[in-house]
Amino acid sequence: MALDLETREQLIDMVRRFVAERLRPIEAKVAEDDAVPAEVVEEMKGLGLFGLSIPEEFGGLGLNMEEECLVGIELGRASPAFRSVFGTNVGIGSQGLVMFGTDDQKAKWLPGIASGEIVTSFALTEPEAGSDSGAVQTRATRDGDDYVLNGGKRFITNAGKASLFTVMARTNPDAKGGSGVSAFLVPRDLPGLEVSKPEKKMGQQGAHIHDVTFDNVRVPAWNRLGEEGEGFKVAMQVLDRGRLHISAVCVGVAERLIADCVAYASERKQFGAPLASFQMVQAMIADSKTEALAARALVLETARLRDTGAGVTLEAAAAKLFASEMVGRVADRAVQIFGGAGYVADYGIERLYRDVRIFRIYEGASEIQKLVIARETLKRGG
Ligand code: COS
Repeated sequence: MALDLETREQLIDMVRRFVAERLRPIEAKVAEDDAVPAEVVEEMKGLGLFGLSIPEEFGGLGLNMEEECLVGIELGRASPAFRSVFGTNVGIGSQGLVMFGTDDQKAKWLPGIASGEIVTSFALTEPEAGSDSGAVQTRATRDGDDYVLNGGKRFITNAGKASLFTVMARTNPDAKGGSGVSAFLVPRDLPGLEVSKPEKKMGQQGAHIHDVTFDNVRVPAWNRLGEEGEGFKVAMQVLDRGRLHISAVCVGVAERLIADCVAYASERKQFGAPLASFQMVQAMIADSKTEALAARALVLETARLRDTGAGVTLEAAAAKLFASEMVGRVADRAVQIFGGAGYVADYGIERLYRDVRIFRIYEGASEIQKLVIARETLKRGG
């Protein structure tokens, strides 16, 4: 159920103020320390950010997709590493459970996910299953009332803090591609589950990705999410939604970068006049603004469509493709407008330039989005 307009405005205003007053002032330090301070994480919990998308009956805010995207846009105005703290709880780590969990599974975990007491991770990617996510090799072998998991996952966001993983594992080794894959809710404390040290990354310091390995991890069959063999579809539907959320964050980062460019170009003088008075600079601002507006419209229109119950595989892929490529171009122009100041660390522009690069890769690379868009368009006949 949608929020009434006044409550929606209050929520967005609250997030906007939190981002401006609490997150932006510390983003450089977070990047330097590669950590979001614990007290800020506690404030995020207090504001309900871990439970944005969790239904109200389980203690979350129960936002619909349009509302979640509006919040995502606001979150994009600070370093995307902050959003990552609770991003898996809002998106890929929880939504399999929300969409496909049994009532008992939901009752067991969703309240903790909504409060932030439980951090979740989504474990699909493997060394040999990245874009080809149906090629999962991690095995789940049925043994009595349990499944025994063996294998390894790669680049798993928030795995270091997670206490619950949604794991895609192959239950039928004879089935080709995704059809032999099932999804499991795997608590962190099961013996045999190991999480590696975080990877060193190009950007988004403060957000962490890890390898996760399973060595004879015994998972009760009760923890299976959906039917055997349905795991790939669970993952794809979770990603349809996740892609839209990421697109909204891209819009927020772009809008913030445009505002930063306008402020800098209005102040910085060359040839005796502010940069903003030069038409070549104006052209860059115009291109960025136009593209950001187009992405905003696409994201929110797709979110509203999803809220009607319609399938948005095509539209979400288009939003992810366009918004992630768009923010890359906007960040590149921002470096150009800032000039030398865009290349040095103090102004934060080079940091955002690095931060946004991953948007074109994770939750499906641009090439995968094109593949999905083409397939769906051909299927629909136009
Ligand atoms: N919603 C529901 N079902 C879906 C679906 C979706 N969005 N996408 C695919 N499926 C279903 C298909 O309908 C098909 O079902 P049937 O076997 O009943 O016909 C099944 O899943 C297999 O689909 P498909 O044949 O399209 O699988 P492919 O292996 O050819 O390709 C791609 C799937 C490439 C699109 C997929 O692997 C993908 O999205 N890869 C990128 C993964 C990704 O985003 N990784 C990021 C890591 S998570 S941060």
